[in-house]
Amino acid sequence: MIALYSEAHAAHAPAFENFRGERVPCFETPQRAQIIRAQLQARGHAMGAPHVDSRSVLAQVHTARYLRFLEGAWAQWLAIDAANAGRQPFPSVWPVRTLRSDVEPANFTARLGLYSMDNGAPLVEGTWQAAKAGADAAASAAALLLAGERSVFCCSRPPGHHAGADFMGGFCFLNNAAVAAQALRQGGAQRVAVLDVDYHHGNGTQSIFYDRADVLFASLHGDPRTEYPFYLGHTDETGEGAGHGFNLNLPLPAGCPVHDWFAALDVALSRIVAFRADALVVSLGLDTFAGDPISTFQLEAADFLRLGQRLAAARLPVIFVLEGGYAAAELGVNAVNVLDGFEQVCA
Ligand code: SP5
Ligand code: ZN
Repeated sequence: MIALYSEAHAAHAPAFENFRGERVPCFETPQRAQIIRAQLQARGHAMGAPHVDSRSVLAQVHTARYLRFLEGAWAQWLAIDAANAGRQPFPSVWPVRTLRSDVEPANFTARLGLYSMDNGAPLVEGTWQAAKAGADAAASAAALLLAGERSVFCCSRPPGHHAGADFMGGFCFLNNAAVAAQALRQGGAQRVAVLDVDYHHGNGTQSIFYDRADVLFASLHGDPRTEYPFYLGHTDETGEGAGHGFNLNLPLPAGCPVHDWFAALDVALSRIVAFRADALVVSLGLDTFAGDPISTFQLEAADFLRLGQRLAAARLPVIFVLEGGYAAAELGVNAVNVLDGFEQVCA
């Protein structure tokens, strides 16, 4: 399997995030992608670099004003005060119900709030560069699939599935899975399925495709009544307008047994097969691992091999996009187990 990797991810390395009123080291680190790359190389996978500029696809997935803000955010942060170079901006005010989000404020912090769902996406000087390289990898993976490749893995970060059309959040800035799906549609795939197996519901991806019948979104995740992102991911979210019936949420209780997780995976895969997808994008979060520091599912290394095998049974071309997974030491084995499980069945 071809794995796409760009060193640009390392430019996004926030010093800290906020947790329960304290500054804590960021869970989402450059080390994550480096550990996976090392495991890919150790197991003989071919490495490539992103070769497609995602900008035109990004403009179909995100709003123009959000992209403009994100690309210019660091320069604007510095323009307020040169000393901001050593500080991380966080939002402190948000346009929730009854407040207007149609008028873009001039104030930087107000705009940061407008374009954020939470204060959990730490922004640094290299954020745009890293996120853009991840989107370029997603667009490149789509090009490879359309040229006949059976599967491609985007070893990119920061992750993307919490990012909506016009907001960041949950470590995510640009929605790489949505870019991959949209690029596949653009390139001629009639129906694309996105399967999100990250521990957290992919609220951004769901919202981007919610009114569309050409992209099916299916997700297995911790029940939003207790798990992040809390405000989306329930079973009654089935799509709207033309998209009605093309959104499938399978929330599972925190701490649920591995057997239940695989039963839900079967339900999602059956729906994807019935949809007659031409291609599959997998939002590959590895935070379902039993040892993950911020999640509660119970998957072990061997389960990730099984996941890859189960995915291959759908007999579809697949783009794997890295999402979450914070047990850094085990992340390489777990991620590459999915890819190797997939290839075992394809071979
Ligand atoms: C891409 C992705 O996986 N994003 C996840 C963002 C989660 N942010 C909120 C995390 C809250 C964790 N609280 C559990 C603390 C356990 N000590
Ligand atoms: Zn996650």
